[in-house]
Amino acid sequence: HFEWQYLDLMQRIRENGSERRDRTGVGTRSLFGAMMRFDLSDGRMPLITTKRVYWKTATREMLWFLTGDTNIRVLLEQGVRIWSDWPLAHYREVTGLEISQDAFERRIVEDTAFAAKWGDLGPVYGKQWVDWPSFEPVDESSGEGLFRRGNGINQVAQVVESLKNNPGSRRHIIEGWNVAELERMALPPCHKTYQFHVAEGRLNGLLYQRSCDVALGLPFNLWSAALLQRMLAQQTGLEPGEFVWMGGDVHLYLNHEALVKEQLSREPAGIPRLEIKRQPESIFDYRIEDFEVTGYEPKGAIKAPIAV
Ligand code: DHF
Ligand code: TMP
Repeated sequence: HFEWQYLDLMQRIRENGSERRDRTGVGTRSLFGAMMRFDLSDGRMPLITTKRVYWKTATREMLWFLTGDTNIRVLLEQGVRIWSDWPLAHYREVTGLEISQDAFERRIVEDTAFAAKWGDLGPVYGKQWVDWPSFEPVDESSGEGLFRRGNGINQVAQVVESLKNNPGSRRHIIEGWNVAELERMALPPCHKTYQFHVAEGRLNGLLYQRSCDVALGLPFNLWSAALLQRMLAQQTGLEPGEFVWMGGDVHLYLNHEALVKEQLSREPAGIPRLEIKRQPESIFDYRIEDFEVTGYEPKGAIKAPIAV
């Protein structure tokens, strides 16, 4: 079963990870460098079964990335709360106010000006993916200086084009790590580099994740990366091939021990499959109703606190 790779990784970190302090102050056990490989043929998806994973939430997040939006408002309007903690922490820190998460989220949804001021994560994933800032030389006589802001670069659209027109390329890359803008991001990208590869009519994908919260983040990241690969395959007329995941600092937070212990006592079961029920016009036209998962019979959800 594909999921043993995930459970093995969890167990390895639990047993051999070095204990270290981390940015959040929670503390982790961590290994450096890991790889997993998943076969995406016949609709198969790396959807973790030893706990319930909210794949629709992860899908809504992916569709939100593809719109280029970086404000959590649209997520909250759909009941997706996974990004609220960071703007909330920022708001509390700047204003000194003790607002609850519920009240903060409600205000983001109801008050446009408040959302614009406090709901934005900065130029994170979506912005870099579809609107990476570019600069173009300016005509010397214009007096504007040497360069001006050009149209943003849509890396996702470019990858669709390169997969269609130049499948043998080794440059099918979507990059989130815009060094010049890292400081303005609520969090620098974790799932930072995607690369795609065409061989024998199949689309292979690779995600390099620099930092990985194995218990909470990784189940979402595996689903989302495979989902992006499936959408790209559909748009380019290729069969889904293999999905390769690579992690840098791969860790378990010390306060996730109860989750880890429970999950390692469970066994994977079933082969989750994704059906995409329609072929949208472009990679930017998918809707949540287009996705249907079958064969997913997860064990129960396991709650754990997220390190902010
Ligand atoms: N910070 C940390 N420390 N770990 C992360 O995984 C993480 N992920 C981020 C942003 N910052 C992060 C974005 N992705 C959840 C899952 C993914 C995610 C953020 C949050 C999460 O809370 N998952 C819970 C609840 C899911 C739900 O309620 O829909 C889970 O049990 O999977
Ligand atoms: P860092 O920026 O200090 O590495 O902290 C980011 C934390 O969030 C780290 O625990 C990794 C985790 N994370 C994921 O695992 N997946 C994600 O998609 C995101 C956004 C974060």
